[in-house]
Amino acid sequence: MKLIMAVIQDKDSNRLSDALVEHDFQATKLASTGGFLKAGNTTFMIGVEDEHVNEVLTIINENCKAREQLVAPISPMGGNADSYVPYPVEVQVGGATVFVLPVDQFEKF
Ligand code: 2BA
Repeated sequence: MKLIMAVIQDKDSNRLSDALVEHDFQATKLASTGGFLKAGNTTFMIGVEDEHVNEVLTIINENCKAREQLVAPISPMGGNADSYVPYPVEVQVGGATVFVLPVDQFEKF
């Protein structure tokens, strides 16, 4: 068994939930925050048998879009102003950042 952890954008969260339910996969959604943008995102925990991992990855891939996002600059209070960029910078935020972890034991009580 594997635990798939997928960090995705909030905008794709409902669509991905619906697609997973439609394909009979169970998932837990966690509210998370990106370390770089410090903006909310959603982390899915999906426990699946090994033979279903690729199917779940395909569902994630099909339902999560990469988008450009503007990062507002933070002024360097008393710091080094040399690297300060005074205008918003566009970064591409992925579709999904996915980790596939081995599960030693799985119980439901
Ligand atoms: P954030 O950390 O808020 O990052 C948002 C986007 O900003 C990233 O998109 C990337 O394009 C850019 N970015 C991140 N760190 C950067 C840096 N040091 N310099 C320049 N640009 C940077 P993604 O790579 O698609 O990541 C989307 C979200 O997935 C991340 O949100 C974070 O919550 C999670 N994530 C990505 N890589 C991860 C990792 N190795 N471990 C844990 N979480 C990760």
